[in-house]
Parts: sequence; C-alpha cells; structure tokens
Amino acid sequence: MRREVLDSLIERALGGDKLAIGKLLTVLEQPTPEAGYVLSRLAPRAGRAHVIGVTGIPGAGKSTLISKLIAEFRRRGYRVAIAAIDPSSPLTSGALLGDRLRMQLHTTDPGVFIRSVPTRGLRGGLALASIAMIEAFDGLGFDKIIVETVGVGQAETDIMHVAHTIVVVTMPGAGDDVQALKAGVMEIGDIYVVNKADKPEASRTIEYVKFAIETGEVGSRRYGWEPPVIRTSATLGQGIEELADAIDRHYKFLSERGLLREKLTSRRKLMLRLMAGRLISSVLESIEVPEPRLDASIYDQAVELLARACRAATGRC
Ligand SMILES: Nc1nc2c(ncn2[C@@H]2O[C@H](COP(=O)(O)OP(=O)(O)OP(=O)(O)O)[C@@H](O)[C@H]2O)c(=O)[nH]1
Ligand SMILES: [Mg+2]
Repeated sequence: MRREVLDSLIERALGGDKLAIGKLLTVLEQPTPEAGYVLSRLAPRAGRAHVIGVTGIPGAGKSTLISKLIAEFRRRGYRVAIAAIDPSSPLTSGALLGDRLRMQLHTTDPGVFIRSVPTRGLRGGLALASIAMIEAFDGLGFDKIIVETVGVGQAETDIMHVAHTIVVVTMPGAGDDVQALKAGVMEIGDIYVVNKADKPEASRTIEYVKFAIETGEVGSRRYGWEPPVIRTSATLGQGIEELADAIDRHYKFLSERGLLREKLTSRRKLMLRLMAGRLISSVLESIEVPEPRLDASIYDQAVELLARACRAATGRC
C-alpha cells in the first residue's frame, strides 16, 4: 500500500471512520514496513488511553460483562475500543460466535470499536499483533481499551504487561475457586469480579476470593492498592456501575501517582522485544539445513547470519 493511501486511511481513522480503522488494523496484523509506518504516525498521539485487561476462566461471562461495561462507559462519555483475543481452542468457537453477536450490538455506535485478533496466520505472533492494535487504538484517541483474554499462556501474559488495570473474572461453582484464580495473570488482578451472582453459591465464592486477597494469595497490591471484589450479574446487568467505578478508581489511583506512563513504556519495550525476536527468527529461518546433516555447523551459520544482519542494520557488530 502506498504512503498516500495509508496517510488518507490514517486521516479518516482519526476522524472516527470505522471502515478506515478496520483497514488500518488489518495492515497492523503483519510485521511489514507499512505497519511500521502506520505505527510511527499513530504512536506520537498515544499515551492517553486506559488499557484494561479482562481475563478469567473460560465461560465466566467476560464477553457478556464487557458488552455491559461498554454501555456503562459510553454513558460516562468515553470512547471505547475492544480487542478480543480469540482462544485457539475449537471448543470455544461456539461461545465466540455468541461473543461477537452480543458485542456487535454496539457497532452502530461511532464511539465503540470491536475487533477480534485472529490467532492463526499472524507472522509476527499474537502478542505483537495485539500490542500493535492497542497502540493504534490509543493513538486514534480511544479513552478505554478493553482486552479480553483467557489469561493463560505466554502471549496473553505478555499482553497483560501492557494493561494498566487487570480485571479477573470468576464465577460460582468453578471448582476450587482459589486455585482457579492462581493461574498466570489471574493471580495479579487489580480488581476481582465474581460474575453470575444470580446463582445461589455466589456469596460463598465472594468470601473465598476476599479471603484469598486478604491472605495475600492473590491480588496486586502494588503501591498500596487494595484489590476490590465486585459482585456482578452480567446477564441481569447488576453490579456493572460498581465495576466501572472500580476501574475508574484504579485509573485515578495510578494517575495520581504518576504511574500511567510506566505502562506505556513497558508496552513499547515489549513491542521492541517481540519485533527483535521476529527479526531474528526470520534471519534464522533463511538457513537451509538438509535434514540428515543437521549438525553443529548450523550454529556457526546462525552466528554468521545474525552478525551479518546486525552489521547491515547498524554498521556495527
Ligand atoms: N446466570 C448467568 N449466566 C451468565 C452471566 N454472565 C454470562 N452468563 C452466561 O455464561 C455463558 C458464557 O458467557 P460468556 O460471556 O461467553 O463468557 P466468557 O467468559 O466470555 O467465555 P469465553 O470467552 O469462552 O472464555 C453464556 O451462556 C452467558 O449467557 C450471569 O451473570 N449469570
Ligand atoms: Mg468471551
């Protein structure tokens, strides 16, 4: 795509044109020079958005909750972007279809943009594509960027490093509740939600989660933050205001302590790291190894190739 075409897409996207935003995000899915150009144009505008990671056990109601949260955030005057990271498990594809339908209810609203990140066919990897998307949403002026993930696995853990606020969603009867919360990023939630509070066992689950936070088993207490436990029923629309309040309170907490910028920096560092990894892989993939001779000489080749790539890029090495 030529520069002029990209420039005009960027202008239209900045004006809120959803079609243009969608096209830009497609450009950003692959690590190409075009993607780099788009990021270099949008990144100077980024740094104002509040990035919220919503994670938790499968089926806890994350998508339903997010669709209600979108409406609440819109009432508060925010522009909202959602990045839903598709779990690759085919088991969840039915639920995902449901997700999209539920979430798409908001798509006629110009202040809402929803996008799924495909897990397949991403040359740069899931995390790189997702972070590029977040950077773009931020540069395009969205106030709240919500990232839905299942919260386990490296790609998702990486993504959580870019979220200012991590919301962990659980539900009653999810087996051993505390153990379920002690996986990956769920352990370091800033806000815990017990969804499906319309179910009778909800109170017990809330007690469990509160206890786990009090005893320091789970919950992020960075800088003295006290992770709240919010009781919601996404389907009945209960507890949504309280959840939005808690999210805004956490943002204010970070902002008053000058901690928002830190995440922007860590997001960019992570992006550079992922890009470096991608570059190194593509250099190494160019080594041709005839299978029977997969001997130690490939290391020499690898070192030589990387040194050459490094010299070409920097003039040093
Ligand atoms: N009873 C009850 N059911 C709910 C509630 N919230 C969501 N559900 C139902 O739970 C099921 C899963 O909801 P989703 O929103 O798809 O859950 P999810 O956490 O996004 O699921 P995955 O993305 O597949 O991990 C759906 O059938 C919802 O209708 C709630 O508050 N109460
Ligand atoms: Mg979902």
